[in-house]
Amino acid sequence: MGRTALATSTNSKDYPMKNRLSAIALVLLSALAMTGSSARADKKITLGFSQIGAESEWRTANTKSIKEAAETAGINLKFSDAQQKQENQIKAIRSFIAQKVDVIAFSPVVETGWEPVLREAKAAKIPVILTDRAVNVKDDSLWVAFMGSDFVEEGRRAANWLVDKTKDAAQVNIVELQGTVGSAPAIDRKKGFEEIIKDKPKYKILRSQTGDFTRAKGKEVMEAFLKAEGKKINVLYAHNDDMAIGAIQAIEEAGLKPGKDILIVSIDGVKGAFQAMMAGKLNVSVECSPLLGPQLMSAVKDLMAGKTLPKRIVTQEGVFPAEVAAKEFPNRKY
Ligand code: GYE
Repeated sequence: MGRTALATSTNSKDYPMKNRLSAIALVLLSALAMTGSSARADKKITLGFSQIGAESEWRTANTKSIKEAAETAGINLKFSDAQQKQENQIKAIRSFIAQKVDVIAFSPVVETGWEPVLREAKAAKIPVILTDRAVNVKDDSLWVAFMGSDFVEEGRRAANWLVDKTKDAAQVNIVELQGTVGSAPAIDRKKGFEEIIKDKPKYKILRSQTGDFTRAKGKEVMEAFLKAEGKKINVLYAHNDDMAIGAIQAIEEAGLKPGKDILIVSIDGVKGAFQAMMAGKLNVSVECSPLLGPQLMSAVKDLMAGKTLPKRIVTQEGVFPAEVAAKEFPNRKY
């Protein structure tokens, strides 16, 4: 820039006035254009994210992943915690629409009841990405992409591990701690598990109740299960690690050995579960990764660059039985 201006003034005597003026105009115009385009490139993308709450170790890791990834990607994140209430999520999404954010993402606490607010976002031309949990709406054009785990498959993996582990048992009595009522992971993890055991009559679900994905509720409901069924219980299937960890406490308080007197199968693969496995109190955790932040930020950037996202982005996951817990523990990121 400085050099161009110098060259113009050195040669000024060779230029007729009209030419000189248009040369200056050209320099000014291109300078303006450059500022304009760099300003546009610098304009930060704003993402409104409505999180469910902080009910579990999984959720805390998910929040951390999203905040860190937004920072790394240079995305302006408006983060809102709904404290596990759908009405708070709807309010947050409405406020993102009012603030005219570029993209909205959210992890829906339950599957149903989203049509009105999603229609409002669509009318405002703000794309919506679903992360972690899916919604149940008839019109799929109300959201652009869903990234997260295959919860039905996680339920199948939990049951397959159990079927293999108990192949010599004559009768297997199970109690089930379900996740939040009406949530995608609770519905799907139940479905996948039942699908595997339904034609195997020796597996019987004695009791099934929600523990709302929390340790406190997991413990409380397990106490009730123990009171009602006592030593009849052979297996606990918990829809997440936190409820399993709460239940472990209840089992110990009842004078039984978790992991031995009662086999425990859970889902997530958080550090707390690995510690419980290393202590011999939990038998297996099916992995469900909460580290969705980087994937979300690149999807947001792709969207803003005019690209079409795949409608479904599935997270890759494994199964960790207690035997590999100590070896795997140092590699765990959440
Ligand atoms: O398994 C549970 C959390 O939606 C996959 O929510 C998530 C579930 C996760 O509270 O721990």
